Amino acid sequence: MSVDWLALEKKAKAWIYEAAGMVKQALANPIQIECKSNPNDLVTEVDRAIESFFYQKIQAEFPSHYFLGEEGIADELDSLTGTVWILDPIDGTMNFIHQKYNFAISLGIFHEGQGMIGLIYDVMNDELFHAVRDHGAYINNEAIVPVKERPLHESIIGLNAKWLIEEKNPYKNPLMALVRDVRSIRSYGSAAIEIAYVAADRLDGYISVNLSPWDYAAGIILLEEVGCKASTFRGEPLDFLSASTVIVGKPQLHKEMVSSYVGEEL
Ligand code: 2AM
Ligand code: CA
Ligand code: CA
Ligand code: CA
Repeated sequence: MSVDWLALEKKAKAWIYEAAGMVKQALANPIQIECKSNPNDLVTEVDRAIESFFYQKIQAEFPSHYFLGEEGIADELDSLTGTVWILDPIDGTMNFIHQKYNFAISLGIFHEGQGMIGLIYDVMNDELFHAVRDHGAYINNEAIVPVKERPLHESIIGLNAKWLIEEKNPYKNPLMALVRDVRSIRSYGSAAIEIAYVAADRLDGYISVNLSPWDYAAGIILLEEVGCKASTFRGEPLDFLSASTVIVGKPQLHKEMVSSYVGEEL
């Protein structure tokens, strides 16, 4: 049976807008915050409510589909067989809490391991970055035009500056060298938005020492549609079931960042 991916995207978009309405409504009242793995790793009741909203919608409408979300509402997944929805209900939870701004709902839909639909919604800016495999990438209703490369010394890279002062970070030295050599760096605090910005030519590249599948699942599909590359620091394909280093960018820049900077630990 063939799937109408454009029709599925339409449905997923409608759920994203509905979920965004719930998030905005929640911002009007005090929000309960908890810490996860460390004091700066935050989660709120809203993250969980949005994840369960999608999980229930998907279960009701597509009972044969699988689900992977950051907050662990569904059972653990051990393969990408079938159709899998990978969700980060709020990417940029710290921004959500502190700024009430600069956070996104990130949803990727995979079929037999291949990325088919990528949706990243920057809720407060009302920007939906979306792509269906082989149908191009868009910001709201505007097609994103695949862009030309800039040399590394003219590039702006998304990077959390905290990684540069983390003594336990094995990539500290190569990242410092990269920061020295590029034109500038930006830290937006939402991996999904930063990856969408690479696809949209607002950044030339984005780097993180540790991300999980829900942080980049949707973004990868946008990147593929505009000819950008994504991999681990070693240049290996990203895995959608476990965490890893992540480096994305325009093709030449991506290649140079891997081969001359982060490909080997220093
Ligand atoms: P999150 O907001 O969904 O947790 C900057 O913190 C970026 O890194 C965000 O996209 C954030 O996603 C992601 N991230 C991944 N792992 C994280 C962790 N353990 N603590 C904080 N942020 C994390
Ligand atoms: Ca989190
Ligand atoms: Ca995230
Ligand atoms: Ca999250």
